[in-house]
Amino acid sequence: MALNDAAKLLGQARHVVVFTGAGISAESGVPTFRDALTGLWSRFDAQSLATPQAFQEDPELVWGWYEWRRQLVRRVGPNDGHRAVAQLAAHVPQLTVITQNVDDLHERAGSTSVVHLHGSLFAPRCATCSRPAPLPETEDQPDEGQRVAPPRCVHCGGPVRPGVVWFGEQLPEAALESAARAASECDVLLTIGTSGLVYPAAEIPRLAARSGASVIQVNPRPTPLDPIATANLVGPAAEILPALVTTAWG
Ligand code: BJW
Ligand code: ZN
Repeated sequence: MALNDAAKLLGQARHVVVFTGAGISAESGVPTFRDALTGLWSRFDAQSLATPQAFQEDPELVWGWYEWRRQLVRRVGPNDGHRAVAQLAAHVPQLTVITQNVDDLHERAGSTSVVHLHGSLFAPRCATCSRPAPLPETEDQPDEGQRVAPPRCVHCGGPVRPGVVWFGEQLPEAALESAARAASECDVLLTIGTSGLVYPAAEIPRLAARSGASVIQVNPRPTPLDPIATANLVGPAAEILPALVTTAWG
């Protein structure tokens, strides 16, 4: 199905869900996870960095890695893909933006009420008592792999951890519930820049399809979501999304 057909589906929709993954931020300079040469998991070991056990065993390594990524995100900006998603709010009667990303590039492009399924690089909390902790004031970026001691919680003295969802951890309940509700109620779900491999997030586009929504996929590569896509727009998000919005609404 071509861009024109996808634009028509979008133009007729009452409730659109946008479901994004790391690919939408790739053209801003934020690395994805699973792309063969450039993805984070091609250079770093997920089990040693993105699990609660990893933080317990080597908090300095994990905190330093997330500080490196947080500073990287601070230094880049949203791209035309994020901006096209923000523009959708002016065109469709109801829009829900759900992201697996821990960056803040949707918000910086102008999207509001973004549902963050995997947390945020900008919301650290205490690993012991779970209370929110302030962001470190430093603007220095650690080197890749540099160890940095995590701050201490002012309430209980426990180590502060990144406010992201690691493997084996539950997703924030309210975020998952509102994502599932929106997916089951929408008429069009746009899945953008995700490999669709990580659960339960990958259930969201599948739930929309089962509930009768049309699924439009934007991705330069094949994904396991191909079979449920009504329209498969093959290419980078920062090119395809502005073209889609222009085709739908001029
Ligand atoms: C472009 C582009 C361009 C490139 N334009 N596109 C069922 C089956 C098997 C396993 C499981 C299961 N259910 C649960 C599991 C275990 C696990 C899991 O899913 N594992 C699989 C990997 C096998 N899930 C969990 O552990 C989850 N928790 C859980 O299930 O808890 C249950 C529980 C119950 C009771 C008690 C306790 C627990 C938690 C998952 C958390 C995932 N966390 C991460 C890290 C977050 C923090 C951080 O950022 O460091 O989230 S992993 C990583 O993957 C990150 C991402 O959000 C997530 C998804 O990745 P995404 O966004 O799709 O990126 P990529 O790199 O995979 O894909 C990029 C795509 O972009 C590609 O397709 C490119 O082609 C494309 N692209 N350039 C458009 N320019
Ligand atoms: Zn604490």
